[in-house]
Amino acid sequence: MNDMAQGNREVVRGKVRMTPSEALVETMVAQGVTDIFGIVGSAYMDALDIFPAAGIRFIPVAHEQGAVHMADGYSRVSGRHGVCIAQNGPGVTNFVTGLAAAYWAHSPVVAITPETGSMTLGLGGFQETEQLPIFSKITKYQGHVNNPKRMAEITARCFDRAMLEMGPTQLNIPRDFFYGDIECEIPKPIRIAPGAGDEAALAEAVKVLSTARFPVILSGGGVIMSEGMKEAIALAELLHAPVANSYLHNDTFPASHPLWVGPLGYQGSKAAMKLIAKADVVLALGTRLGPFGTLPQYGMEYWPKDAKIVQIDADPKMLGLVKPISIGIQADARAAAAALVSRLSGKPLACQQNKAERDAAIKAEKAAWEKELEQWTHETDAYSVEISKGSSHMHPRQMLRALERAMPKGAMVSTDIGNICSVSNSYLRFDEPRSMLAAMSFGNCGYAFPVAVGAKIARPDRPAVAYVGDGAFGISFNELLTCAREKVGVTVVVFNNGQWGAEKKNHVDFYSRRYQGVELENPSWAAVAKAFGCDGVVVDRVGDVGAAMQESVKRQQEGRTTLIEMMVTKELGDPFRRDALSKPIRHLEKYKTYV
Ligand SMILES: Cc1ncc(C[n+]2csc(CCOP(=O)(O)OP(=O)(O)O)c2C)c(N)n1
Ligand SMILES: [Mg+2]
Repeated sequence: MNDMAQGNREVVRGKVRMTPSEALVETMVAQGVTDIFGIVGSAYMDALDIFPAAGIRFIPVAHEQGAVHMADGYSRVSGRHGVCIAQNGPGVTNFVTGLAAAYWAHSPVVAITPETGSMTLGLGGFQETEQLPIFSKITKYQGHVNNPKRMAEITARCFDRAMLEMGPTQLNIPRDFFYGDIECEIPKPIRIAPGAGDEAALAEAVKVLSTARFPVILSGGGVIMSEGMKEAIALAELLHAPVANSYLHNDTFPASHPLWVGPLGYQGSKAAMKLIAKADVVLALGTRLGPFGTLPQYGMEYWPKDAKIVQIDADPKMLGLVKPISIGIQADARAAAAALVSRLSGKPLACQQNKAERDAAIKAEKAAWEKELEQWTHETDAYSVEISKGSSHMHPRQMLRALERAMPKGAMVSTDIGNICSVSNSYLRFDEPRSMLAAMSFGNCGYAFPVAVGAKIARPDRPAVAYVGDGAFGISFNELLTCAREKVGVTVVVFNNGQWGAEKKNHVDFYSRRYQGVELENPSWAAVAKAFGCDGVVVDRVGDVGAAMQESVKRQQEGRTTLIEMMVTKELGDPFRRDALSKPIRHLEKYKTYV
């Protein structure tokens, strides 16, 4: 670990002679960078050398994909840039999946990608590939340093744009451009506030909301990014409107608030779905209304097709993109919510007249869903019943409920892609923003563990917990190395069901249980953790879940990572995408039985 105490965070002022490496590092200091994830490489060693003097900690990781995920988790809980760096060529191509994930999580990650030297570019030398086309579709902006004199300018632009557009950017630097003499000034960061939105559109929204009889708020990721929770609460209370979380954003409204009704989408809250189905006006606050977020669930088509939809998003391209809307407002969610509160306050509101009725509906739906969840101790489809009969392992739902109950206050929870992680959506409730770090629309297995590590590095004062399937852990367990070496304490909960369950569910539902490549032969993941220098425990009884969680959280404070290996049955919850598969049809004779 670098000694941060030696770092000097004062940024040089005025036009000064320096090297491009110094310009890069000073610009990052000006942008507030204190941590960079990566694997060491000769390409950027000249800049790396002065990180400690600038008060920048370099966090060496096991795989560059892990570095991007860590930067992603870091940015999601801190609201600051997450930064990663790698060797040109193979180090940089290892960034691809991580950056695609960060792109769809709207994380301001800056990927610094040194490239082959400018004088050999195109000759097919060592570690050479075209590094801009690879990332063109998964970054908001690509800065290429085409002359060493522009190092500070282009670096600053990459950092500014990541915040402005809320997504990853790439800073591509030919490796010989770190050296030499330049004269330049370090640019000040540019931060643009998107504001509360167009006056006329706000006035329209006020008209629609003040006549609404059953308004429902859908609180999205924009509420977190704009730090707008307080304003969202004020708006909800003024309208006395139930608030649903958008899919995988369960931390966008406090679960302890009486108006909170839970998340929409896959394995979400039936209360949220039933209430939004009744809405005559939906205020979609800081959400792009992504295509997966409102898919039918539990056999319910709940999206209110006849309701007026008022959508607020900082990115105007998202307005009306997926769902038809009545009013679109390009705005910061916090500023727009505050503007609506001030314009609606003191006005006669139709929804005040039936407040008691709506209140009763909210309470009844929430209680019904709670009761159903409480009784839903295991899956009841034929496959699940058959496979879990006689198993001594835990039912996933009971284990998830026990985890929910044991969750420490202020926890940051990352979730992976998999059947049990998806079911956990019903059991993840938060009171604080920047707490839920799900793998978002990119949906890559292997996301959650490194993201929790990055989150912990940004917020060592908060407990960090990763939920990971046993298959996905096989993709990401190498970062146990980083935890042990860097003394980062997180809790990794690995759901050991011995299968790539989410995909197996498709074999069960659509392919007459013709299993291929879905069975796992796991090592003892707890023993693997110990071999890496972390702690590992195996839990096979629901009654032991809480103590294991509490114990692991204590060890986080000592910088120790604990893997809790949960032994669970092979039962499987509802699949994610019934819409995307259909029963097989075969025309050729040799495949006839494959139906
Ligand atoms: C990188 C990547 N590879 C493959 C997939 C396809 N996939 C989606 S879910 C899943 C199974 C996850 O299994 P596991 O992590 O064991 O969790 P479980 O479903 O068993 O709870 C797979 C292979 C993916 N989403 N990402
Ligand atoms: Mg599994």
